[in-house]
Amino acid sequence: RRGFDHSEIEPRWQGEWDDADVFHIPDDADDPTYVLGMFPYTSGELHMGHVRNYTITDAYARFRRMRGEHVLHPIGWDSFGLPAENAAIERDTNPRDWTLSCIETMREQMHAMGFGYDWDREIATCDPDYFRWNQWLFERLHEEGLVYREASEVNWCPSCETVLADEQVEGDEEVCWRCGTPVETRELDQWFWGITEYADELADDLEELDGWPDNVRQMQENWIGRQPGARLEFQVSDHGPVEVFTTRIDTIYGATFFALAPGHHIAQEVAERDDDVRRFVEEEADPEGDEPKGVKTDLTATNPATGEEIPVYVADFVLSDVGTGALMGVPGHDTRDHAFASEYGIDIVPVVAPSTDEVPDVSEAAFTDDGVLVNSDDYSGTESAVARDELTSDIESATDHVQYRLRDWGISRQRYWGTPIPVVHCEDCGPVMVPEEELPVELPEFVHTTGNPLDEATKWKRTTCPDCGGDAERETDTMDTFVDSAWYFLRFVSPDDEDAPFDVEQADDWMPVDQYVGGIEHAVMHLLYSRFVTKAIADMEMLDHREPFENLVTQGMVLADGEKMSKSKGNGVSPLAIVDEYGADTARLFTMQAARPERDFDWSETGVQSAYGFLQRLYETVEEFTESPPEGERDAIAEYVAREIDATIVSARESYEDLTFAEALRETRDLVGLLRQYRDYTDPHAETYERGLSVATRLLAPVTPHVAEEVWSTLGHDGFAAEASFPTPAGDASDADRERQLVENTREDVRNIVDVAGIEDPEQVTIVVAPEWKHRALDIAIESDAPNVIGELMQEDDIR
Ligand code: ANZ
Ligand code: ZN
Repeated sequence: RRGFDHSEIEPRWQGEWDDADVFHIPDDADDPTYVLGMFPYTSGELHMGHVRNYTITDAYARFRRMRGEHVLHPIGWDSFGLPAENAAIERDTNPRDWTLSCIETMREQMHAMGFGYDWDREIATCDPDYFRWNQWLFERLHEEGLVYREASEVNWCPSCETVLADEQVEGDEEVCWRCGTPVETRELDQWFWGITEYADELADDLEELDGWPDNVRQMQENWIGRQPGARLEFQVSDHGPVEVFTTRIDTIYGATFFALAPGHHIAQEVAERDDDVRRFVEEEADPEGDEPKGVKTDLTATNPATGEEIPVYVADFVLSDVGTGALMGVPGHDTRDHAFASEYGIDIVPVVAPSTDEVPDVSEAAFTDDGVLVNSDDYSGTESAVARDELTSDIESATDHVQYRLRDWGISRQRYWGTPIPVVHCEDCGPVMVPEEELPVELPEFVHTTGNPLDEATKWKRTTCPDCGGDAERETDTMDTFVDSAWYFLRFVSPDDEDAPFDVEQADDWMPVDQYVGGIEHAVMHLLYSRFVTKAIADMEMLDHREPFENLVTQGMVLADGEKMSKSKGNGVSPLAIVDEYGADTARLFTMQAARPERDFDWSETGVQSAYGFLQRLYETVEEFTESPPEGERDAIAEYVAREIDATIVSARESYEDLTFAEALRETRDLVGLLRQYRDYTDPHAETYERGLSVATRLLAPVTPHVAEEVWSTLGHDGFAAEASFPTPAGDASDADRERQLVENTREDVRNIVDVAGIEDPEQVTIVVAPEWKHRALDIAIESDAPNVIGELMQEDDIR
C-alpha cells in the first residue's frame, strides 16, 4: 500500500525549515504579529495539554505568516520552582541539572511536533542572564516605591524548623508534607510588590480588553473586588474612636451592634481580662464556619447617627485583613448580620424599604436591596444612593472610601530554586539593595536539607554592606516564580540584550502580544501580575503600552473518558506515543478538529485514526493526480467545483481568523471529499482539480505542516508550503462581492437541477445524489429556499 511514512517525512521537513530559518524573525522586522503560548513549566515531558496549547499558537502563527505578515512566535521555559527541588532530592541530583535535562527533552519533543518557533529567541527563567532582570525589576520597582517589606504569616513546621510553601501543607489537618507534624503559622518579614497601587487601573482597563473572554475579565474583576463605600468612626467605651468600613452607610440607623475581628487589637486587649472572650479568640472562632459565631464584650459603641449605645461583639465573620477589621452590624439589611443577630438576640430594625409605604418584614430575612430610607429621622424618604452621599458628608468622621479585595503581592519564598532577592541585610543600615553593577546575585550550590538551602549557604550569605562596607548577610528568600512569568513576553523582543531587560524601541513596536493562548488556570494570577508589571514598566517610561495581551484564548482540557488527563490519574495518553505511531501531524490534526479551542474534549483513538486516514487519503489523491493527470472539460461540474473551492477558502480563512480551527478543517476535509468524488464521477478538468488540491494543501498547512510540505512539493511547487501565500478566491471581485456571487450561483445550481430534470411537482421527486454530495446538495437547497428539495433530502437520510 502506498502512502507517506511520517517517521521519514516529519524529521526531514523539520530539518529543512531549520536550515532555511523559516521561523526566524529579524530584529529589524517591522511590527510583527506576536503570537504566544504561555510558556511551559519544565516538568520533564510534554503532555497533551501542551500539545493542544502549542498547536493552537503554531497553527495561528503559520496562518498569519501565510497571510504575508512578519510573525514573532517564540518559546521559553518557566524553569524555577519547588517541583524541581523535590525532583532533585528524589533523584539525588540538583535542581539546575534536573531542570536543564527537562528543557533538553522538552525542546526535542517540541521540535518533533513541528512547532515553528524562532529558537534564536529561546529563554529560560533559571538562566542568570534572565533572572538578573527580575532583580533589576525588583530594584526599579523599589525606587518607584512599589516594593516594601512587612511582617506576614507563613506556614511553619515546628519539627523540621522550616517554612513551608502552601503546596507543602497537606490535607484538611494541614500537616507537614515531610513529617506529618501539624503546621503552625509564624510571622516573618516578607517582601511585597504594590499591585494595589494599580487596582483601579487594573479594574478599569478590563473594559477595553474586548479581545479577552468575558469569564476571564469577570474573574479578574472579582479578584480585584472594588467596593465603593465609606469609612467612619464609632466611639467605643474605654477605647475612643474605632473605624469601620461600610458599603451601606444608608443603613446606619439600623446598626444595632458593633463587631470586631478576633485579631483586632481591642479584641486582643479585652481577651486579656475576659475569659469568655479569650476562649473565643483563641479556640472557638472559626472564620470558615457556616454559622457566624461571636462573643459579647462588656464594651459599648455609640451609633453616630442615632446616638444610641449598641453592644460590642467579637465575631469570627469579621476578618482582620478586610477593611478596618471592625464593622457596624445591620441585621435588617445584611444577611450575615441577620444570622448573627438572630443567634444572639440582637435587635433587628428595618431602615430601608422598597417604597415609603411598604416597610419590609425583616424578622425572618434581611432586605438587602437599595430602596427608600425609613425609621431614619430626617433621612426618611430619601433614596439609598442619595442618602449615602448625604450621610457621608453629614457624619463628621465619615469619608468616601473605596475598598479592594486585592492584596499586595507577597513575592518572598523561603525556597532555593528561584531568583535570589537582591538585598543584603546590614546591622547598621538595615536592608540594602545590591548595586546594579553587581547583578545578578547568583544561587549558591544546592544542598539537601529540610529547610531553605540558602539559609545553610554560610559562605554565600556572608557579604559586606554596599552602603557602609560593614559585615552584612544576604537575603535568603527567593522570588515567587510568578515574577518570572510577569514580563517574559518582553524579553522575547531582545532576548540577548545585556544592557537592558528588553529593547525599549523594539518593544514599543512589537508589543503588545497580538494573540496569547494558555490555560484558564492562569486567568487570575499570571495574567493580573503581567498586567500590573506592564503598567509599572510603562510608568517607568520604558514602554508605550499599558496592556500586554491584546487577544486571549484560554484553551480547554483534553479529557480521557470525561476526566482530566493527568499523570496522577494514570489516564494520560502520551503525545510521544501518538507521534511515534501516527506522526505529529495526526496528533495536531486530531486535537485541532476535535473542538473549538476553549472547549474540553475527549481523547479518542478512532478520532486519531480518522485524522491519520484522512492525511493518507490526501497524499494518495495527490500522488494519483501527478501520476496520471486528468484531461476533462471545463464543464458545468468543473464550474461548480471551482465555486466550492472559493467558498471553502472564504470560510476557512474566516475560521482561521477566529481561531475556530475545527470549522476550517471540516470545510477542508469536505473539499478534499468533493475533489475525490469529482474524480470518481468523471474525468476532471485538470486545472480546476489541481487548484482544488493546491488550495486544500495550503488550508491544511497551518495544522498539518509536514504532510502539507510533502504534498506541496509533489504538486511541483518550489519553496515551502509554510511560506506559500494563504489561498484567495480565484475571482478578482472583492470578498463581499465574491460571497454574494457564491450564493447567487448556488441558487442557479438548484434551478438547473430542477430544470434539467424537468420537475413539475418537486414533491413527487427524490433527488438521488452520491453520499459525499448530499450535504452539499442540502446546502444548495437551503441557500435557495427550496423547501421541497430539502424535505426530500431530509427524508432520504439523517443528513447531519
Ligand atoms: C453595614 C452594612 C449594611 C453592610 C448592609 C453591608 C450591607 P460586602 O458585604 O461583600 O459588600 N465588612 C466590613 N468590614 C468587614 C470585615 N473586616 N470583615 C467582614 N465584613 C466586613 O462587603 C462590604 C461589607 O462588609 C461592609 O458593608 C460591612 O458590612 C462588611 F445592609 O456595613 B456593611
Ligand atoms: Zn551597612
